[in-house]
Amino acid sequence: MRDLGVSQRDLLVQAIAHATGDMPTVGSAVWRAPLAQPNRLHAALRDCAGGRTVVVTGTLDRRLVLIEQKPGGTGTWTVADLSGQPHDTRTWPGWTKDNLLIADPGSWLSAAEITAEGRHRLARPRLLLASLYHPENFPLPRFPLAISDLARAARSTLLGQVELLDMQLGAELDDITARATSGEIDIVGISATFGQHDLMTRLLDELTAMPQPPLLVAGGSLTVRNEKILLERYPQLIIGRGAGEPTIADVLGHWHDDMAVQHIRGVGYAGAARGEGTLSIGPRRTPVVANRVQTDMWPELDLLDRTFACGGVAQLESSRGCTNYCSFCPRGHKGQWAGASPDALPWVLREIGAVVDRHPQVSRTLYLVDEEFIGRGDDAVSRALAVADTLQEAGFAWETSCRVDQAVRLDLDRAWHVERAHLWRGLVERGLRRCLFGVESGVTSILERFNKETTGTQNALAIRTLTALGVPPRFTYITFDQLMTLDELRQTYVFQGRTDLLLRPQPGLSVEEIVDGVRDEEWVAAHTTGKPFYTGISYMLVSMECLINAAYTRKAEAAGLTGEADPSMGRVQARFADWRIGVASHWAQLWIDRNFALDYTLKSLEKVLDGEPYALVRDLRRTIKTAGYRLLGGMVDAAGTADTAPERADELNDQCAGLADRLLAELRADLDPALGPVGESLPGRHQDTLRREHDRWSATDGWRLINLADPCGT
Ligand code: B12
Ligand code: SF4
Repeated sequence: MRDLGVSQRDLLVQAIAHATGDMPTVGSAVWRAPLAQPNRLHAALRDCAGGRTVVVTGTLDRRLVLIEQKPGGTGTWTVADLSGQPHDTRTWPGWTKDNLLIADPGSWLSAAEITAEGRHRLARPRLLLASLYHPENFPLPRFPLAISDLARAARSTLLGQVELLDMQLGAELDDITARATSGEIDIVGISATFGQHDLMTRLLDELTAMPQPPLLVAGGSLTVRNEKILLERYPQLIIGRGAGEPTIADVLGHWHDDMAVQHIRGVGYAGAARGEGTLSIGPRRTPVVANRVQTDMWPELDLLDRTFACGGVAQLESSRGCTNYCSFCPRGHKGQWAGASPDALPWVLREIGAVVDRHPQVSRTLYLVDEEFIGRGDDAVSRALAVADTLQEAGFAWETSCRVDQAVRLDLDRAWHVERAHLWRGLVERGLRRCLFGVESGVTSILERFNKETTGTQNALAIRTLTALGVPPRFTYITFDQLMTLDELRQTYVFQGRTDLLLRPQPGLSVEEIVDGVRDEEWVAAHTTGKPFYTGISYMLVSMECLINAAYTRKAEAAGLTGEADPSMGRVQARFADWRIGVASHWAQLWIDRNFALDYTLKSLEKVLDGEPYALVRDLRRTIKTAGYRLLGGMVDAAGTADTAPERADELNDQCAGLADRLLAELRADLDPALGPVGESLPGRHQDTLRREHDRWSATDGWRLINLADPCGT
């Protein structure tokens, strides 16, 4: 349980005394109630408020407590800002102007008159935010940022009450349904990402069957891909089409009839009247708020404690959106790059740190899930360093993602590269534990098709530079794409096997020596690790996902390669222009799926481990990768010698099957004995997770597609 900072607890106790005339008793839960969990704080306050109505609202940094001074009365309230800042420094939402009259706005603690309308607005709507999840797919949880960000935006309106349920953290779909249909919920906000469409429709089927369903809003990466399908099936649904903070704030106002649906920011809707369910006047859209306008991207932390208790990891964003438009990455939803101002970071990190402190077994590492950590603009370098400084000062190691053109640009001069090399070294010195780079290919013709705005040479130089600078990298790579030629696949295989890319970190050399060295083959030969590039690829052998509305998908469509939409993954099924590559891609996917859960478990363990156990787990993942690379090589050879007539596809298929069977048997022989010592070096519950996943992996028979991949590599 979170211990309130002394001053904040003092403020809380003073507020109680101000309202009730009494201090809470020694045993009162108020002394221990976690400020980060307003619903528990509310329960604790109610217990000691002697029948008075209590409201806990506002965001974590400006939590607002309101307590009636006389039970059951309609008169005066005590209003306390637990940040200790005077009430008149708050940006009060418009509705409070005539409904919440603070007697002493210059203080953090004041009496106030609240109108009946004001009391109604503080109490309603009751918003349930729910995150969907398939535990069998991703065994270890991540802090649910999306609904936590939405909770902050909702609480900043001071309207109603917010509760959160996340299926990663023990809630079942039935629990969400039960709560949403309990009659105690006015709005249900559902967040869904890839693979969760089935859960979404099961939940919405139940909710829309209610005689008077709550107001229903859905958002998240997958939901946006499936906007059309969802609106056709559930015409009363409101879809959040971008960052959901302004949307959810508006939805709360909409519930109070402050605004019509067509004024809610960033939504798609079919136009059915609320409660009627079926009457549609056609799909409509309102503009999404740009990332540069929506710079408050901080979460409420209600679920952080539980995330750690469930063995999960902390996540945060320091920027939103991206500087590029890769053809396979639809941008409408995540938008263009904008950075949060580092000013707000210290308090968020302090709060996160306070929760981490209660879980000594958790590695103090923060995952910045930015799409592009550095971004653009004249202050990009200083901003990135400021963010890193703040993270380090708060005692966190951290990981993030970035484009390779933040390290190497073929159009820019040596001075730029030297400055960037300093930046990267500076970031590592400030606790950057790992950074993911979406290389996606080493073959320039493929990169052009992907609109990556990078080249093979640039990628090679960037990989060398970053590794020599000691940036612990992870690379993502799309091995197969529907429009590729066999020659491109061969070049891909060669690039992934290159041993002149992953260099040894050179802490003793100046950044100038490194910038020059990586361009000199002799220097490279003297400084390489000798390890093939694929050992640095996060997930090998992945194929292009033709996401709905992506430019690449349109190219594949134009080539006559696309088929049915697959709402579960927000993608369109697509064939390969060269059927031989299609067969190889199919077997690569079977290979990934067979090994996914075990590899994902190892990857997740890497995130929560340090030292020797971390190194052991990395070794295991390397063994899995080598087997994958051998499979790729074998398939490229087989495809090259295959009869090109499509009716001979079965022969190539059988060859790939034989190869995969053989390599899997060898992988088992390598992993089974190695997993024992790794397991022993792990803390108990991680041991159990690993044993469970290893048993499951060993017991699996046959090759099956399970629709899983993770080239976003996070
Ligand atoms: C963590 C993560 C994962 C994890 C998810 C695990 C988990 N338990 O959650 C893993 C690693 C498994 C993963 C996998 C994939 N991912 Co991923 N992932 C991410 C990542 C890095 C962070 C997600 C996050 O927390 N974001 C922060 C929150 C705040 O953003 P958000 O979820 O989008 O929520 C906001 C809005 O969507 C909206 N919203 C969300 N829910 C709701 C609900 C309501 C009611 C409303 C109104 C609004 C709303 O408001 C939120 C706040 O602004 C994002 C990158 C990113 N920065 O978003 C990529 C990202 C979402 N992934 C992406 C992709 C493509 C994938 C894969 C499909 C890759 C692949 N081809 O295989 C796979 C899917 C695999 C599978 N089988 O499911 C893409 C999506 C591309 C796009 N433009 O749509 C992203 C954007 C990365 C990228 N740029 O390529 N991913
Ligand atoms: S794939 Fe990565 S680099 Fe490309 S647009 Fe998407 S987030 Fe940006």
